[in-house]
Amino acid sequence: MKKVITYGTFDLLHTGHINILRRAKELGDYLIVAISTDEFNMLKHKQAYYPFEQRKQILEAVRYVDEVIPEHNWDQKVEDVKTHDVDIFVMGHDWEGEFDFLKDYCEVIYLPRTEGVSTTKIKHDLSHRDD
Ligand code: C2G
Repeated sequence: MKKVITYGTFDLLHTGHINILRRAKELGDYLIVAISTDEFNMLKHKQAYYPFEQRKQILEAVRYVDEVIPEHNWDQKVEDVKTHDVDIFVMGHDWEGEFDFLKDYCEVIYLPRTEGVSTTKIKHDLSHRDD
């Protein structure tokens, strides 16, 4: 069984997230998503709208996702790959090169981002809708 892992905040789930989850799953048989805890999001200078438990519950309902684990810090990826026996690590190409150190442990694939959609854009558009 080929296991894939990807990481992210996945707040206000949108088609950009769905596209990468679908494509990550298509690369193997089992997809693990490590979603950032609220505490780790603070380290990423990100304030998610939905707290961790809700983002986890929403992701677990996505057909492409087989397992959701917490992402507590930047340094857990090697351990995660080993512990979960992961074959492929996937991230959007905005992270191109950032995680190449994982190539010693698994395949590393960066996929094109979906243009025109982002959590930041959703928040911006909603806050200016009545301007
Ligand atoms: N993404 C995408 N297209 C978009 C928006 C996001 O392909 N329009 C991808 C990102 O490239 C990432 C994943 O969806 O691979 C999750 O995006 P975020 O929730 O913004 O995750 P991020 O804050 O980049 O966290 O340790 C890694 C970090 O946790 C990644």
